[in-house]
This record gives sequence, C-alpha cells and structure tokens, in this order.
Amino acid sequence: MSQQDCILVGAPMDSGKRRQGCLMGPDAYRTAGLAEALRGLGHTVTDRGNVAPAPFTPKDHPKIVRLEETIAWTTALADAAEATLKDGLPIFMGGDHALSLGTVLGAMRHAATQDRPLFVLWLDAHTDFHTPHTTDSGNLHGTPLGYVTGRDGFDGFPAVENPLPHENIAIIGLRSVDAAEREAMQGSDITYVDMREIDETGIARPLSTFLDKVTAANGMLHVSLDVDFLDPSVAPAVGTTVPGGATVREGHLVMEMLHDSGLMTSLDLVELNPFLDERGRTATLMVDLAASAMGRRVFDRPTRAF
Ligand code: 6HN
Ligand code: MN
Ligand code: MN
Ligand code: MN
Repeated sequence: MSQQDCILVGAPMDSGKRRQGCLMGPDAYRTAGLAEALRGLGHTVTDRGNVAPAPFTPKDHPKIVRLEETIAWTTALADAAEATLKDGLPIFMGGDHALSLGTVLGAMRHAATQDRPLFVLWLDAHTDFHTPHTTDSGNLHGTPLGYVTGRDGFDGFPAVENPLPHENIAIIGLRSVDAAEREAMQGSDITYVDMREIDETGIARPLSTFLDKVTAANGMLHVSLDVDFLDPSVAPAVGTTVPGGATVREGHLVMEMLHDSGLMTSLDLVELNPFLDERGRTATLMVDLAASAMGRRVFDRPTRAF
C-alpha cells in the first residue's frame, strides 16, 4: 500500500454503554500523535474534527441504554463514513463500539456505489452480535454486528438495505461471548476465531485465510479494532477488560499483515476510555497499531535463504 489520504474523524460517542469516558477518546488519539505518526509514514493526513449526533429526544427505556442518542449517532456516522470514503481512508477515533453501527453502515453504502462487496474484520474479545431484544446489559455497543447483518429488533435505526453477508465477516480475539450470541453465531458462516484457536494455530493463519477471501472478491475491507482485543495487562483503558487477550506482538502482526495486503479501506479505533488509562499507554499502543496498519515496519522483509 503506497501513500494514502488518511482522514481522521472523531466520534466522541459514549451512549453505547453505562460507563462513561470514551468521549475523551478522539482527543487522546490526537494527544498521542496519531496524525503525526501517519504523516511520518508519508501519508497525507486531514483531521476533520468531531462528528456530532443528529438531533434527538431522549426517552426512558426499561432496558436499553440511551437508545435515541445512539440512533442519532448512527445516522450521523453513517453519513460521515459514506462521505469520507469518497475522499480517502477514514480512521474513526472513538468513542465506544456503538459507533460502528454507523461507520459500517456507511461503508456498506459506499461499497455498493463502487459495485464492490464490503468485508469486515472485527478485532474484539466480544462478538457484538446482540440485538436490542437479546442484550442482557442493554448496552448497544454489544450490537453492531447484529445490526449490519440484518438481525431483527433495531426499530428506529436507519434501515439496513442490504445486510452484510455472514461470509464477509471475521471476528478475531474472542473470549467473552454471551449465550444468545453464541447460539446465533455458532454454525453460521461468520469466521469466528477465539483465543484458543489463536493459541493453537497462531493469529496469522485465520487472518490470511480471510484476507485471501477479500482479495479474491475484490472487496473493500472495514477494520474495527476494539481496545479489549488486547490483553488488559498492556491495554488497561477499556471498560470491558477480559483477561487472556492478544499480545502486543499479535496486535502488530495483524496490523502489519493488513498493511501488506493493501486491502484496508476504513478503520475504527474503539472503546478507548482515557479515564481508565495509565499515563497514556493504551492510547499510545493504539496509535502504534494504527501506524503498523499504515506501513510502519522495522525493516523491509528480507528474503532469506536458509
Ligand atoms: N464491546 N456482550 C456484552 C454485552 O453487554 O452485551 C459485552 C459487550 C461488549 C461490547 O465489545 O464493544
Ligand atoms: Mn466491541
Ligand atoms: Mn469488546
Ligand atoms: Mn422485533
């Protein structure tokens, strides 16, 4: 992947769950030097500032957390994603994972205008495959993959005209899946890779199988990186830590392989809660991972003859 036009878009969305703090995420990425890191790799970088939700009127719901606000963000972020994808490679600086309700929808709309299929790589401890009907927590950050695949129950949200086919999704890093999500996903054509599989086969194998599929279909690829994909010992700044996550090197390897594939067309950085960070280390790691996805490397890979 050569020089790209990177477009930074802040999405200070905090309505996808009860615990607050992700609204500080975009400024933490700016402070940690995301734009400078990408420029240092030879890319052009434009920061378009922060998106704001469409107007909304909050109502009380027995179960679902901040539904109207989340719908309003979804509308605004789908528009922002669709618009920025016309101009370059958008990087959405979250914000909690409910922001992907909008960014993936916008990427789907954009891919349709290009007559190309959209693929989604979800790097996460969780499947985020709930619907407003199946969620136990009421937190809509656990639902974006349910939404974009056309599951029932998203009344009031923008309509998903052509749901994302299960075969176009890979989720890597899983270690916390609720019973209802497991029931809906197990046996589906979604590629779901749990930490045990990563332990046994390494992370490169399932990823390269998926990337080959994207290449064969001439697909666009939206990548959604949840901080909790990483082990909490190296990435503490997230409200939903689950032990046993990806190592720093596993994270970088995924990003390096994404860069080498040349396939990534949009990126979400989600769930960073700077209020929970330790001297900015999680924000810094996320910036370093984004840099790897955009071409940072120690050396060009030598061809060795052993
Ligand atoms: N995330 N499955 C849990 C829930 O509340 O539905 C956790 C969701 C985590 C959300 O990873 O963005
Ligand atoms: Mn998530
Ligand atoms: Mn997660
Ligand atoms: Mn329903």
